Amino acid sequence: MRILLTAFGPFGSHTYNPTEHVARLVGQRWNRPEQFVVEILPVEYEAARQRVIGLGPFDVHLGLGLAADRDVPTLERFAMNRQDAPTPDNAGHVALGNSIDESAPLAFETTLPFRRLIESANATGYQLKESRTAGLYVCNTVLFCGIQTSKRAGFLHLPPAEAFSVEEGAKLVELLLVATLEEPC
Ligand code: PCA
Repeated sequence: MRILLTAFGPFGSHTYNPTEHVARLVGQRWNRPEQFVVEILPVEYEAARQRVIGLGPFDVHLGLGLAADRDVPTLERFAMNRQDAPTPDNAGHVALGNSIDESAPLAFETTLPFRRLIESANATGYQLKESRTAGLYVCNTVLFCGIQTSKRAGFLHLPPAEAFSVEEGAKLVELLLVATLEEPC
C-alpha cells in the first residue's frame, strides 16, 4: 500500500504556507506499515501536473493546500477541468480558462470516502466542512490530476496559520488518512 501526501510552499502574497509543514510533520510521524511519500509540489500549473503524473499511481493521494480566505479546514468534493485565476502561478503564468486535459470530462468527484471523512473528523471535534469548489488555481489542478492518476484521491484545504496550527493540521490529516485506509475501496 502506497500513500502520497502533497503540499505546497509559498505563493502569491502568501510568504508562509502551513501545508508544507503539516505534510512534513505527518511524514515524520507516520508509523504504520504503508509506504508514505511526502512531496512538496511547485505552485505552478504545469510543473505540478507533471510532478503528480510522474510520481505515478498511489493507493491514496491526499493533497493539501492553503485556502487563505477560509477559517476552517475544507474537504474538496469536485475538481474542475479548468485553470482560471487572476493570481499568477510561481512561474508567472496567468491561466485564462483552459482545460487541464482536453480529453477528460469537465469535472471529477473525489474518490476518497468523502462523507465518512467529514463525519469522522467532526465526531473527533474538528470543524471540517464540505467545499464544492477547490477554486481554479493550482490546488484544483493537483486534485484533478490526482483523481486521474491514483486509485483514491482527495484534497484538503487548510486555513491560514492564525486560524489553525501545524499540529492541529497534522492530527487532522492523520485522522483522514487512517479513516480512508479503514474504508474498503
Ligand atoms: N493554495 C493554492 C495553491 C497553493 C496553495 O497552497 C490553491 O488553493 O490553489
